[in-house]
Amino acid sequence: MLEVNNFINGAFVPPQSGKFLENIGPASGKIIAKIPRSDKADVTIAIQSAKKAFESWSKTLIEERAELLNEIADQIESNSSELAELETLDTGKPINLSKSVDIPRAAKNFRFFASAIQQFSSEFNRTSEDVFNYTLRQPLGVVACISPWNLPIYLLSWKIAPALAAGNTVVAKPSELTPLTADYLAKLCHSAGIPDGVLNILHGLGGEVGQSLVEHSEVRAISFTGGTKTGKQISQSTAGSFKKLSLELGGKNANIIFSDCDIDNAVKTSVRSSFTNQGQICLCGSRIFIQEDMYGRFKEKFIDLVEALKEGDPKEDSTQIGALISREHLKKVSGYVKLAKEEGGTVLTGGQRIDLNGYFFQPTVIEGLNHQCRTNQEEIFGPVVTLTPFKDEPEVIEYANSTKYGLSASIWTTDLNKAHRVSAKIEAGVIWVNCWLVRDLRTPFGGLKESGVGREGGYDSLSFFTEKKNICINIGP
Ligand code: TXE
Repeated sequence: MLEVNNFINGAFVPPQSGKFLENIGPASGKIIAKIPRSDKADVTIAIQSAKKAFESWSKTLIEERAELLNEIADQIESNSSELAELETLDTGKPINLSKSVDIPRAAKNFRFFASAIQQFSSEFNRTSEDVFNYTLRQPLGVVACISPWNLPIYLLSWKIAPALAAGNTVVAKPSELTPLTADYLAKLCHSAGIPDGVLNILHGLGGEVGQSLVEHSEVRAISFTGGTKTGKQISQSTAGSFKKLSLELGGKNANIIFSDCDIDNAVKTSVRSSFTNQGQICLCGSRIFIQEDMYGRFKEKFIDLVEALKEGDPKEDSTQIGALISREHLKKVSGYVKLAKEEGGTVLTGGQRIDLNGYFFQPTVIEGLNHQCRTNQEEIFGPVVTLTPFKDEPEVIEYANSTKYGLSASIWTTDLNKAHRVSAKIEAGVIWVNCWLVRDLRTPFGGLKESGVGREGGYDSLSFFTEKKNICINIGP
């Protein structure tokens, strides 16, 4: 069994209370680690250490910060096999996904912001012959980075890297369900030479250590990815203190298949956008809308490919569908399949638990539901998608925009005008045309409506983690 500790002021320490939680492996249902059940006392110490470290870290030359971030990226790359194994053990995701997506992306996040910060320049404005203005971008101080369990190191590093690059010090809280790669990352940062207190990582429950962290008066900004319900709670708890918030929340994304599309590409990518990471990615396209005259053909090809997906031990290289994150989540997902049937849906494939020890559930495709029913409105966040036919453009735009979410959408068509027209009308922060999850780290990422507030990525992340200050100088006689 692994033992995880908090990382505070450059040291690995147990929680003040001496209390620990059990961490369960989703593919076995067995305890794999003991992690700190941190609370307010640990938050206080971590914030003190981050606050002290801010004094010198914020004055460090940008080149030096960039050098450290690149060193962390090097360390992630040289330890990628071990990190991938830990990520798979902790999440139940197929090892191939950990190796090809999660770990390389964590290294890329550090490398990307090491480079971006060096191009993130100040603005200068000549107001008149005698007056000029310039804008300083200053780090905020201590910031909180709170990340979820679906892409543990990928999303944690997506927050930590820009925060540090911009000169802030960080107190991070990874999900209590997936602490292992965060702990390993702390060790790598330590051996890369990160100064004491610049990065602190606290483990424990969201409602305890997470809540204390967001409420702490020294925390100037919170970058959070997780459920909409938690996002609302963080908004409410911080409303009076005017902390900067970046909230990346849930989604119920539309995948729109027009009948003029390249059907084979649309089917192949839709299988990925439905079931990658067992559908536990906020960007998965869980509502597939298919134009009437292609519905039958699409359905047949789609089901064939879904049924060919290889389920099983996430440690096997050939596995495509691993375990869901927890027993509780498995219950939630299977509850939605039951609800879908009650709402009049027909399960075309899947719908059952997979007969293995851990929390496995079959890739599930359902048809025959109204776009307004709960199955089509609420975030399931699992391997469950619905197929719904549509007549024309106005109808599918209405369907797509009918939920309270607005994170992403995919559109499949060979008609360029239609692609632009529909993209502009869909209420979502990210639209993919004839592709899915192609990410350029320079581009803004985030959602509308209940999918969140703010944008991360490239200069948007660096803007979030800095405050602009205008300085106006009169050089006249
Ligand atoms: O997320 P939580 P949960 C969605 C998905 C899922 C649902 C709930 O639908 O079924 O959210 O998942 C910390 N103050 N997504 O319950 O609780 C928590 O410890 C401060 C979508 O696992 O939001 C963890 O580190 N922090 C999503 C993080 O918040 C708190 C990815 C996220 O956990 C806190 C994950 C509090 N009061 C789930 N309460 C996406 N957008 O990708 C919890 N936390």
